[in-house]
Amino acid sequence: MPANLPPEAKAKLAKYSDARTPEEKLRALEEFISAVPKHKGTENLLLWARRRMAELREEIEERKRRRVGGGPRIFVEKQGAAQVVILGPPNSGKSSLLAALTRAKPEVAPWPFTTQRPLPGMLHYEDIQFQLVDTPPLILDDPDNSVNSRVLGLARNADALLLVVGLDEENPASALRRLLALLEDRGIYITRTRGLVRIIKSREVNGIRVRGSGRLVGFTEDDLRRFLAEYRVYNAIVEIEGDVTLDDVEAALYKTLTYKPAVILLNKADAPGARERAHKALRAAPPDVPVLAVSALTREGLDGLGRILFERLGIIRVYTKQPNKEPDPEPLILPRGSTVLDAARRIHSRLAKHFRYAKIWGPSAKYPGQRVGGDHVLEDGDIVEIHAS
Ligand SMILES: Nc1nc2c(ncn2[C@@H]2O[C@H](COP(=O)(O)OP(=O)(O)OP(=O)(O)O)[C@@H](O)[C@H]2O)c(=O)[nH]1
Ligand SMILES: [Mg+2]
Repeated sequence: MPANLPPEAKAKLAKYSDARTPEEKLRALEEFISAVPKHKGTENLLLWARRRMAELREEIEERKRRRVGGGPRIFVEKQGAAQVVILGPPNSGKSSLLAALTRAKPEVAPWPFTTQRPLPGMLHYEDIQFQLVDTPPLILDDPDNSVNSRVLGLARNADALLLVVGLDEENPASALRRLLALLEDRGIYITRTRGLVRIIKSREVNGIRVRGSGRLVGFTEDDLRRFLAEYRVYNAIVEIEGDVTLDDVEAALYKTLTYKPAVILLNKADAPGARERAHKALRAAPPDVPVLAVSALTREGLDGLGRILFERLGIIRVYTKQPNKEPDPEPLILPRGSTVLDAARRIHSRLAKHFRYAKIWGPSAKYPGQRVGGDHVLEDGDIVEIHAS
């Protein structure tokens, strides 16, 4: 149910989303909270605002710390074909999984809160590598914990997520449910069916333009226009995916909603009673997200992970070559559906600008060395020779 805010509160929210610095945002939120009437319908919004204020304060502090040098750094520079962040409650075996899948040597211990800072390692899959990042545990009983905010910040920046719960614990189904709720609450969605809205304010568009593959459920574009106008949003692109309700639009006004491909790992499949618990946990998972029962200890179930991540990420490998030479062994990593021109652009803007034609070999070629135009759609494993003027 939309919160039905008074115009003043809507104006403050608009001020918040236009603010540039964390300090400005913090101030706007303070004003927003005092303008919001306190009742059932606004509970969630107020909860969000308070939480967001805590995050902003943390951000401001963090920046001060960094200015004086030192202090914990939470971001991990991306390497390889994709960055995959490992998330989960304490003691679920996140670090053990990193150790089993990569050459990294994280600290592993039979008690919770062992990992204090993120640690990367490289997972090999065929001729590419994914960067896995082990993280401090998420505290499911205390969603607003400041460590949670930082770990979720990492998740937001990642290309994909590995969600880990341990089958040795009493109720892994409940742990998984709470983990998914925590992500969803922070606007991190792991399923495409969930309505996803992104509102991109821009003076360059005239009015409200809806685009994307989703559909509006229970309201029309005119309703949307009126609704956004109440929040003083008049010129914007509204990107939609999945089934989008007006509530989703409202959420997108103040939260950044993102989709992250994910794989759920039910770890410690070797533990006593793991099988029954795995069945229950499976029912807590969204239907379109892969779930693997694995063991970091025995390595069971881990072999197929590279392939599954590759597929979930929706990426392809394209090998470029120069005329009369062997293809480059290191592939370009492109989103599925990319064209020859996208590949050219990735190599150099000039190559795309002066593009004439390309020759291709591999899965998308009708015959080896087929001559194609810039709009030819590439497939995983293609070899491309670009000819430009
Ligand atoms: N039986 C069994 N034990 C495991 C498995 N994976 C991890 N463990 C054990 O579970 C305990 C916790 O493992 P960690 O890898 O430190 O767990 P973590 O999730 O990184 O823990 P935090 O860093 O505290 O969040 C250790 O005693 C591991 O040996 C597994 O697949 N099977
Ligand atoms: Mg750990």
